Amino acid sequence: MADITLYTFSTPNGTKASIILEELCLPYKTVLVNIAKNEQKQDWYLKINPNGAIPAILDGNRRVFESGAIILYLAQKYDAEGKISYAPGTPEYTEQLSWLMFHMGGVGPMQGQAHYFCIFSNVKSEYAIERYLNETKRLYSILDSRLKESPYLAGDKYTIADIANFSFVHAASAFLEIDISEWPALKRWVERIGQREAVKKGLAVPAGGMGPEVAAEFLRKGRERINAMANTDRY
Ligand SMILES: N[C@@H](CCC(=O)N[C@@H](CS)C(=O)NCC(=O)O)C(=O)O
Repeated sequence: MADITLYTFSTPNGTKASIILEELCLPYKTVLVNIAKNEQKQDWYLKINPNGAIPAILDGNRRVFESGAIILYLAQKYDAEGKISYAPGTPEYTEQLSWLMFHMGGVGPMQGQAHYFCIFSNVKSEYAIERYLNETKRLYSILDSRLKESPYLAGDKYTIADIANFSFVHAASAFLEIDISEWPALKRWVERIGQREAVKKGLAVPAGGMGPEVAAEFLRKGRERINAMANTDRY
């Protein structure tokens, strides 16, 4: 029997984990770690995630941190039926792993830096903004090409590779004002995934976190603050 606690906040890294828990119909408790108040750096939490970031889970006494590790752990332990994952040793598993790592090493960190420089930074670097926005868009065009030839990233089935990438692409409009109509197959895929009940529930976790309207306003103010600054790049 699962005894899972999810430590999270209303962000795209957090919703990867909550969507997977919802898709697998696993019972879990949620602890809100407010990163706007720096709670992720408190000693008690660093014992669960030494990297001081959300998400993390405790499954009984077992800690799992880094969203990619959480995703693979949950799939391996709780998705024996293959509801949202392919089994190790199959060709589809390798494709799933490739698109999952494309997210973990590409979309996640690049778009994460775009979020940072467009919304949260204390200085304005036009160079960094352009670099990370362009890189995010380049990665989206690769997702779009793949989704023109395949309904889901790993093949015919919706999997953990889709969930990981979806959480960030879904956030692109609110965080970065990116209009994904530029990539039609990507747009159709986001809309299709967004209609799943488990995805709607996962996106609303944690309860008491920022709802979509409050978040949109918070993010808009952050972008406005950076836009109003003078560029501080030095060449
Ligand atoms: N590589 C990590 C990234 C986690 C991450 O950056 N989480 C953000 C929220 S989306 C966070 O906690 N930021 C606060 C901080 O790093 O201090 C993962 O995939 O879990």
